[in-house]
Amino acid sequence: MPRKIVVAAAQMGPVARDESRWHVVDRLISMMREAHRRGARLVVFPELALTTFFPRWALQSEEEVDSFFETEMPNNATAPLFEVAKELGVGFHLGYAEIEAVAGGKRHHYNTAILVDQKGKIAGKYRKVHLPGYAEPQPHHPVQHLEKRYFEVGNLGFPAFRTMDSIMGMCICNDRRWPETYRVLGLQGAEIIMLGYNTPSANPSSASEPLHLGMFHNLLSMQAGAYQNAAWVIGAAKAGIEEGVHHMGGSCIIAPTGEIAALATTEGDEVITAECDLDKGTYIRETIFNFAAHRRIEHYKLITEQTGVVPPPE
Ligand code: ING
Repeated sequence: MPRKIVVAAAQMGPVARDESRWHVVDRLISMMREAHRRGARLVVFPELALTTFFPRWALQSEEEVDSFFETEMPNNATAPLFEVAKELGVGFHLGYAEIEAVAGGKRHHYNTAILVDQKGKIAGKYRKVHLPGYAEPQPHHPVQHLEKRYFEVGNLGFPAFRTMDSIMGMCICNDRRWPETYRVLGLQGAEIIMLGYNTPSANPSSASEPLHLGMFHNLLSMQAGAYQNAAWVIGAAKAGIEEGVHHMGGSCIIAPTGEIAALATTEGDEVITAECDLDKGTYIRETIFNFAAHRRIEHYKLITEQTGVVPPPE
């Protein structure tokens, strides 16, 4: 019996700095209902979906920084989304900024995503590992990228979760550019890897990079990750001109073959769907990327023992 699930990527247009959580959640619920109408039973929302992409600014007050974070999930603003999901029998992925309060009054700040099952229960959590940009504001940069200032490196690894008759994993934005992300999930048998992203069209780290490469690298990263790990990859963008910065769209659903099964065509709130056959990647796992048969970990130790480049001696 083929295991098939219709999945949706719910791309978001801009979220204004002063847009309320309640208004954003109304947008998310509208897209969830549209996805459900099209048969979707899993909906992927973007990274930091509840707020504007605030790491573009060097915020002065801790109070303002914390205003972009959630201290509990679900909470008053997001509870309606969980309720509609349960009513419709739709699972979803949601990215948000998380404050974790621990013993002794310390608070940890993470760029987080959760996977909620079709009964409205949180089935998994992930905290972003690859934080791009820098911790100190760059005076000559027109747009900042201060994720290292506002978030700690995720402390949950890249976990995979058995839920919705599948094995599912998550990552967030910059994580999608790193092959290690997909491979760690692939080694756990992940069949669906979902992620959200907020990606400025102009590379904040390279003023000279041609603009067309932004979308090329976006799709290349996810198509490669999907094929090399025989998994469906779903990427949901926060797109459009958000507080004066253009973010790329390109939300997509990628098959385990690496083919694009669905692609957004706007830079606003847009639902795209595809029917995902969870056994579509089986032949790839059993042949070309049969990890047990072909991987040679005795030759890979640099990958986990060395962080940066160490070239051979002169
Ligand atoms: N954003 C971007 C990303 O990795 C970036 C950072 C932008 C990297 C453009 C390279 C080019 O997609 C986040 N939030 O990680």
